Amino acid sequence: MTATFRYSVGPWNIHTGADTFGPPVRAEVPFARKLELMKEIGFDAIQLHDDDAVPDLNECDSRSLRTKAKELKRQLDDAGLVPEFVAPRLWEDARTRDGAYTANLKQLRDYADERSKKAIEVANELGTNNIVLWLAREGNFVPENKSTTRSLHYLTEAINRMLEADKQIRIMIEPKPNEPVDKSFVPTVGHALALGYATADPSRVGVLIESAHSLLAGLDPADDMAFALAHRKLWGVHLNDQNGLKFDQDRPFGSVNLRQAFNQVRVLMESGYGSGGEYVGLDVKALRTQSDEKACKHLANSLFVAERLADKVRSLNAAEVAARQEDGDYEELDRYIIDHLLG
Ligand code: XLS
Ligand code: MG
Repeated sequence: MTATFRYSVGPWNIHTGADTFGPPVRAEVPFARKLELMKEIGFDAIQLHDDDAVPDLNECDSRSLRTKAKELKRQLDDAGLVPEFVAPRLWEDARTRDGAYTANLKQLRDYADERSKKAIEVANELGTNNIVLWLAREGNFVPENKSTTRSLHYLTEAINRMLEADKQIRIMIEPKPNEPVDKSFVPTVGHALALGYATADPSRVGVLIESAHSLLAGLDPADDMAFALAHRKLWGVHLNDQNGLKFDQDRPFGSVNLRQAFNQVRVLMESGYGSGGEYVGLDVKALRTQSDEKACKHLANSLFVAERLADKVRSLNAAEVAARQEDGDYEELDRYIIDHLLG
């Protein structure tokens, strides 16, 4: 278990501090500067929404979109960052207010298809086969406003069309139980895996698990990761933390529950996560209180904690754990783990 992780992060993780209740409190960091900061802090790869890559994507025809994506690829090469995935941002445009793939109106679902194909084109030019689908608005506000069964068919068909449009791409479904919707159609890793198995090519559909999203579903992120790993479907993670069942906080990794964080690192390392080229991604937000100069500490701190916990996994006495599993003295096992983490 000596594997060292390679880390990724998205440009949205360096941000102005705006939230639902207040406007920006920090200056926008130019994209080129974000790339430098990411590299300096220790990231190897960048996560991108389609419009992080090509901001005016909706207005671009295929040719200009590809030219712009090519320019970005050069910029990333120069910065020494690999693109990990492209995710169609299907929750900001007015046309996605009723969901994207599951919108009740056909012309809105057509927009979602068109936008997904653009995300695939961006991915092609950047040289990544990974498409992440966070199904932000695919859910209900009023229990009767959509048929859940029909919505699941819409989602399956939309993924099938993407798989058909490009024979190389792999889809990573990122489940989340709520927010911005009240109840998501794909709330947990189990739902995401089941959706993947229902598609035309399950071998090209996996999952990306975000710690906070598991916690919001009342589940343990390490168990969720282990479940997907057992299916060989964990193709991405978004490490972060979350204090209880409230809005998605995107707290730095390990900042709320160190033992849960330790167990996430442990299951990843025990399974050899990363050996197939997978990145350990972060999805964390800086506190609104941070000054402009100190607005990247949440990134550095998350990497620091992940690396410290990786050391704790390496120095874990496996024989001790195995002996307690054997003799059933789980109180002693509990004490040993806590002592190990404190030590
Ligand atoms: C939001 C999601 C988003 C995805 C990528 O909660 O985590 O950031 O990771 O679209
Ligand atoms: Mg995420």
